Amino acid sequence: MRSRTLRNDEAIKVLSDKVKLNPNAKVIFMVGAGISTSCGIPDFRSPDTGLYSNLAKLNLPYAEAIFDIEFFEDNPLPFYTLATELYPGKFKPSKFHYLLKLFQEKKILKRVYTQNIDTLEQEAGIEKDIIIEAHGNFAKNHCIKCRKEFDMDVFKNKLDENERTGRCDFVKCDECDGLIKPNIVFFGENLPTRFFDTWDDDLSLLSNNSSESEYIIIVAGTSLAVYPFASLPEEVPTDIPRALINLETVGDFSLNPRKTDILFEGTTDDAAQLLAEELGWAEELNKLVREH
Ligand code: CNA
Repeated sequence: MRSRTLRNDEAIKVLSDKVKLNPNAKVIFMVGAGISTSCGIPDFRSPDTGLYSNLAKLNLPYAEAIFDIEFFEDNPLPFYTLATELYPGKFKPSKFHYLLKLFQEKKILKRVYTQNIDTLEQEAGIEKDIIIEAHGNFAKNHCIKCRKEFDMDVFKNKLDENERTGRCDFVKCDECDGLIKPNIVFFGENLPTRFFDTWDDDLSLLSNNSSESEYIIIVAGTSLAVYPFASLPEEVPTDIPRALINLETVGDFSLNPRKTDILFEGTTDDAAQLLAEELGWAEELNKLVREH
């Protein structure tokens, strides 16, 4: 039986009340590429604009090959092309990223689990120990053959050089000549242990939630198609309210809707604006956006 879920305007009001009316409220965000599309970074799966629909020019046998380690070994060019496009430093955070920052300033932000590799959460000023980059980042690199670690500059300098020269050379390990790749999690690779350890800790807090509705889960800008990340909202205890802010209803919110689910179908930036207005933070939010 489908439950009656709270949608859009009603959803924003209920969500803001949960924050406003509980002095102990703590929010855990679980986010994906949709929170960065307004920054100019395409997501994967949006029809027409998503990366998967624009990859024809890279001659990939199938879209996910861009993050397949064996494919990368044979042909690193598509990943290099994508990395050049996405490399941190080229984009500014969205309004939604700054809403996270405001949650942090108000001491309501418990955690941000992100699938994104654009590091815009850090760029917006979220503290490192609050962010869990489930699919890694560009900060460190390693050789895929001997696992030797390399600094960020090794890969970044090659991308810059390629952009300058118009060539596409790849960085190789000085020990074994293997390819060097950033610590972005490819399909078939393990997620960082910090992801699992932190989720274990957070889940035990959620399971022992003493005061009513202390925790609130907000899932935003993700198709919830990539596991194990997509299992996080599924594992949230049923007495903890979950909200989804996304262009479409996805994942467990569509397969196993809960009576207490809160759904906002629309852009994450619109939701950020509406939430900030309800919470009385609109001025502060727009100031953060303007000043960066
Ligand atoms: P996805 O599978 O592309 O899904 C994105 C979701 O966001 C879809 O459901 C869209 O409908 C929705 N969406 C798009 N724009 C908006 C918007 N403005 N407001 C609200 N919703 C929107 O991306 P996921 O993150 O779910 O997939 C996981 C992959 C994508 C991870 O491994 C990432 O590393 C990878 N990725 C990351 C980036 C980035 O770092 N910015 C960009 C592209 C892909």
